Amino acid sequence: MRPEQKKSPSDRKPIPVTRPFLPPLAEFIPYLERIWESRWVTNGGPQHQELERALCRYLNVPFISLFNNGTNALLTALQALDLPEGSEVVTTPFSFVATAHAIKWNRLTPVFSDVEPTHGNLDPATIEAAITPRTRAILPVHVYGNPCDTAAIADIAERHDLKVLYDAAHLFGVTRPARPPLRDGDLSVLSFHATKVFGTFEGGAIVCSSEAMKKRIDSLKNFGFTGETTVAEVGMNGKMNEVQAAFGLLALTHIDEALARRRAVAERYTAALAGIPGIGIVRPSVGVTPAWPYFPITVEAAHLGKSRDDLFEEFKRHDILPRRYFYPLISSFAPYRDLPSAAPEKLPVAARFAEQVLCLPIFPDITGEEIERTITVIKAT
Ligand code: T4K
Repeated sequence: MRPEQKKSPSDRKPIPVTRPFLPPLAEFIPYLERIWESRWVTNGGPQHQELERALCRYLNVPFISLFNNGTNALLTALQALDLPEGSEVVTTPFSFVATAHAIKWNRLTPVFSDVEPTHGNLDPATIEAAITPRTRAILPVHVYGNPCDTAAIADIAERHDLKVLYDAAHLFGVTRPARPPLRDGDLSVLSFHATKVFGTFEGGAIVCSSEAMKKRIDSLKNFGFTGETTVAEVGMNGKMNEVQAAFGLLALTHIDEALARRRAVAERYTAALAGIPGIGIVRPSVGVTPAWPYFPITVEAAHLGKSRDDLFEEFKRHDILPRRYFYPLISSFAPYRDLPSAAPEKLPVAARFAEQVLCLPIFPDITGEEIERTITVIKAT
């Protein structure tokens, strides 16, 4: 063996923040054969219908409408709430930008309010302070799959007669002893993007509580058709196709194993990183069974002796690619920064989160060696 054939650190494959969970290809073939035989490839076919039923059972929710991605699901969910044009929607600056985009696409005004310091979810106290006579809805995000304070949000919504739409893009697989967080609010939206705990390459869904609402959403995602020759309102093409749905059915047969592996990775990180001065772990609340779509840590430069960005660069030098989800804040992007609610001084907790957070690599087939390499970089700082 020639000496240069030995693996040097620079030959190592970079460790991404996440990697889609792909079951063995051979397992997908029978699903594809069924689609090929039926010649039914989209528009609410048999795989689509079966996945909706299977997800209702798995997630313990009454109704689900599948979508071709989470963003279109968010757009449609807001449309289905029938908010008057120009009304205000209180939301978080600490999320993926699709959350606020969905509000703007619906010709509504996002009003940012600050988050709480434990999980980075909307702080009920700041929601209340952001409400004006034009407010019609609240759009909180269960950031990193940590459920929001849904009881407090329901209380505010009831007192001010507001709709609640949860961006539950990260919530798949999270359970708690009380009612499933996906049943809270008027509607919840899931993302099934490839980088999520449960993915259909691209995909998403709206969870709702009545058959009438499901019918409306199904019509809205199909151009507004309510019959072969009737269009009731302006709808979009939000349909999930049969190949995506079939992959979802296959992925569901592996989901418990995928979740167990994520939990094992999180346990190892937690054990290794707890107690390092300057490193905080964004942990789930007691009683919540987490899905760990992300493994977020926070970095306090004063205690670690390195900023989050220093650590981020250090990781990159070691071919490890964590991500700064969610930096910069949505409120600092061009379409939003001029809103009065986007002023940084009004969002101090969100700003601190965005400056300190780093999501470490976590995915079901991450190897023990990849986990240890990641831990070593932090311990060596
Ligand atoms: N609301 C919230 C709170 C969300 O987080 C999101 C999406 C949405 C709404 C909207 O839902 P979707 O419309 O997306 O269904 C990713 C995802 O594209 C996005 O779905 C996700 N949130 C967001 C947090 O992250 P990027 O631009 O950071 O992804 P990207 O392409 O850099 O991928 C991250 C890593 O994943 C790569 O470094 C490598 C790995 N990867 C990625 C892909 C796509 C793979 O190994 N294979 C792949 O196929 O946005």
